[in-house]
Amino acid sequence: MNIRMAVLRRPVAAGSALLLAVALAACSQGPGASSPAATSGTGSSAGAGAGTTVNATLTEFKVELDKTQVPAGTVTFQVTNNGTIVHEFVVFKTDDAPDALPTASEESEVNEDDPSLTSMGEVEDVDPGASKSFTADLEPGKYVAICNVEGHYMAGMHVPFTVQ
Ligand SMILES: [Cu+2]
Repeated sequence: MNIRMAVLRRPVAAGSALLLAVALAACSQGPGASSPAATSGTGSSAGAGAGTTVNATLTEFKVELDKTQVPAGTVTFQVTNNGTIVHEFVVFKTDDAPDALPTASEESEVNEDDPSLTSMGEVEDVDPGASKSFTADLEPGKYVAICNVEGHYMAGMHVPFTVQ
C-alpha cells in the first residue's frame, strides 16, 4: 500500500513540476510578446527595443510591402525575392511621385544620386528565393521603395509608403 502510494505520487509530482516549467516559460515570453502597446505594428520579434519590421516582397515586376504606414523610428526591412530573377530593394525619402522618380541619363534606372532622393538603405543582388534585411532610422515623411536593377523600376517595381 505504502509502496503503491509512493509510486503513484511520483508521476503527479513530476507532472506538476513540468506544468510549472511550462508556466514559467510562458511567463518569460509574455512581457516581450504583449508589450508593444504601440500604435499599428505587431512589432515582430526583431529583438531589442522598439522598432517596426516591414516585410517586402519582390516579384516580376512588383514591390509589395505589408505596411504602407510605418511609425517613425527604427525600421527593419525584411526583403524576400519571390520572383525568378535577381532583384534589389532601395528605399528613398522623397516627395516625388512613386512612378516619376528622376532617371539616370541613358540608363533605364533611377538616378540614386539625384538631389530629390535621399537613399535610406538598400539590399542588392537578392537571389530568387532569398531574403535579405537592413535597418534604417526613418523620420516622418514620404518614401518610395523600388527595385533599381536596370529596367525594373520602369517595369513597375516601385511602391510608396508613409512614415508618421
Ligand atoms: Cu527587380
